[in-house]
Amino acid sequence: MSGTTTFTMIKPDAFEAGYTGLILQKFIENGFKIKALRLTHLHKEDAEAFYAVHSARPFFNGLVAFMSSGPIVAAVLEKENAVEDFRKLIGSTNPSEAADGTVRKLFATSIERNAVHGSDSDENALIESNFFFSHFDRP
Ligand code: IDP
Ligand code: MG
Repeated sequence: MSGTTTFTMIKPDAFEAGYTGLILQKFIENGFKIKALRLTHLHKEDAEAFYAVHSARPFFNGLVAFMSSGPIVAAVLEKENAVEDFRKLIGSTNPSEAADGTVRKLFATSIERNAVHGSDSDENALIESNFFFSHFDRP
């Protein structure tokens, strides 16, 4: 059975543009319950650690610079089938390929500055939740 937790960030582009309220509203309207919420600002080292899996990719340095360039909003969300449903709600990584009505289609400006993060597996949802908050792997 798939899990009920996913992790998201409203990235610096969307925060700076003032979309935080609209984006959180969209999450809630689509059945996601906010279990934890934090406005913070990643240091370069935090962004490197969070995206370590991408460290060999050509876009890594740009991604780290972008993600540490301004405030972000981190949140843990709860819903049945959370990871899959949330990725569907946010749309493709590249907003030009994202379906109409998705968060990235509505609010992202490029494949890098794509407004929101969404976990890609139940395992990573818990790892990422615990990166910002405590003990999300415990009942
Ligand atoms: P995802 O966020 O849709 O899961 P990933 O492949 O995990 O996409 O990439 C993590 C983040 O790295 C993306 O959300 C985006 O901000 C950035 N990124 C991914 N691919 C590229 C690229 O080709 N150029 C620039 N940035 C990219
Ligand atoms: Mg990813």
